[in-house]
Amino acid sequence: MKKPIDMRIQPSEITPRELYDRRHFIQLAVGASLTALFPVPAFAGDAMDAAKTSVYTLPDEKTPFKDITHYNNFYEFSTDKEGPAELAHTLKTRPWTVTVEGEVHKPKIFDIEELLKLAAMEERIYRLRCVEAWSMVIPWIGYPLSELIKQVEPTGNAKFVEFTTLYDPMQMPGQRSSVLEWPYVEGLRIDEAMHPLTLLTFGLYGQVLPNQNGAPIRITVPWKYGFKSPKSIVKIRLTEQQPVSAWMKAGPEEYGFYSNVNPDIDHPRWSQAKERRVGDFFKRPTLPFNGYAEQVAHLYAGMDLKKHF
Ligand SMILES: Nc1nc2c(c(=O)[nH]1)N[C@H]1C(S)=C(S)[C@@H](COP(=O)(O)O)O[C@H]1N2
Ligand SMILES: [Mo]
Repeated sequence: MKKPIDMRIQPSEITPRELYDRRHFIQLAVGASLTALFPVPAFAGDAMDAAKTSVYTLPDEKTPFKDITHYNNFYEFSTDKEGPAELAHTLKTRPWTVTVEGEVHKPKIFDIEELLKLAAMEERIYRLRCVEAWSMVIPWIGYPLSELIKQVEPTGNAKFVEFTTLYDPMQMPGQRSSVLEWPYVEGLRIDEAMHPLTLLTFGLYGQVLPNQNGAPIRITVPWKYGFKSPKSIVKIRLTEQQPVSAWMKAGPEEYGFYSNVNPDIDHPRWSQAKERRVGDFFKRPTLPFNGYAEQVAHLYAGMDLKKHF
């Protein structure tokens, strides 16, 4: 972090707990999230309640819970934005394990309950910029992915990190269609994965992740297009070679490995100069690295970002 000061929360933005809980209750009462009503172990809820506001939080106005949980990209369930909220109840989030392997001295299969306790949970309000030129502001709950990677002790050959989503067409009906090559795979360079902004994510808006947002565990990388943030992951593999993501396989000319948010590099089929914040009428300019340039631009010093798009 070069200048975390810029991202510090504005005191006026802190929502009093009582008000927050009341609002949250009302949202549940109107049926905003049916999946959230399904039981998860009490400990997961406690871990979400214990989350402290992070210095990496932004002062942007949050996108409403209803939009965050009903306008989703989760092709394992549907390619419609409204589909995952309707269909993701078939995902079974317990029992759940995440295998961490590859170029590490201590490979390990972590149980989700263990992962919930591994490091202190933080609430972080991040921008999410989808490659389709819309954006949201989401209060995630999690802790830095680096906390988990440190546990397995990467070898000197670990240059990249590959993430794999659950593969189970019985639970994920979208996997019966060949819109992508399943399972969904994404990857980061090791320094990107170890960056303090890269969040191992377990919740949003004060509760465990709704299934449609990638329960029970996903990655969030706020300076990259949304597809670089894989949902419902079961495997993290440290590698020497650059991973090939599902999107690179689907369209290598359209989806690069880096996919840093960049208003100057258009997608072959549309401009990336502007974006529409979900709920807004007018578009706004897209920011380099989604507004996180001060924190991450140094990771790409000397790289031709037109070539490494
Ligand atoms: N496994 C998986 N992860 C995924 C996707 C997906 O289809 N499958 N979609 C990605 C895309 S394109 C975006 S924009 C974000 C959306 O996250 P959200 O629905 O929680 O806002 O998830 C990303 N992670
Ligand atoms: Mo996206």
